[in-house]
Amino acid sequence: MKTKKALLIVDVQNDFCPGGALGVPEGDKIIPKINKYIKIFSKDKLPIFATRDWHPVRTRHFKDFGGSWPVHCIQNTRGAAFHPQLKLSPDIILVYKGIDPQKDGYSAFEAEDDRGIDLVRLLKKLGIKEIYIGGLATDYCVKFTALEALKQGFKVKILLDAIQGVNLKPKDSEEAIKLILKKGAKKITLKDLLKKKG
Ligand code: VGL
Ligand code: ZN
Repeated sequence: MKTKKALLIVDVQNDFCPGGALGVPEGDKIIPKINKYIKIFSKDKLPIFATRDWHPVRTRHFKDFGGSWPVHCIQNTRGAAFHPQLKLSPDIILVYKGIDPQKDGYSAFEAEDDRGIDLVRLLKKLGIKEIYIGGLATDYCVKFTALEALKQGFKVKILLDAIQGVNLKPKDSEEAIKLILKKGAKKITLKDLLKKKG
């Protein structure tokens, strides 16, 4: 049997796009690519997950409370909404991360759905063995999500044309990708994927 795949779209939210509270430079440029991946996975009837960074007003993640970041992605605000250009199909499974006020919650493996079921359980229930990961930001959530996925025994494909980084230090994203690949993930682009499908 073919390995069952899922697409995991990480944090494509207003606050992580230009103009947002924690805008990733050119973060919105990846959205048309992500929409294409969504179309392919939808057509193949493969599950698609989308995470949202979903913080309470007070969290140790924010500078004001000892963390690293300006206030962003507060639950139920416009900043936490998906970017309007993202074309989510109705069957997408939504998971929320960064809810715990004591933790940064970078990894999507700390995310859960609206019934409190965590990502690993959702993936296992669907028999997923391989995860295609894209979204924001390469050097934080994408990185920690990919590393955790590998640790949990999933195969990982990193969508090189559908990720973008914060780069607090200029090489952060480059180094994140290197590390993910070193730990066993494979890279892929839309072109590769379409070629493979023939
Ligand atoms: C993230 C910075 C702050 C991320 C979340 O999900 O990549 N980055 N909060
Ligand atoms: Zn955050």
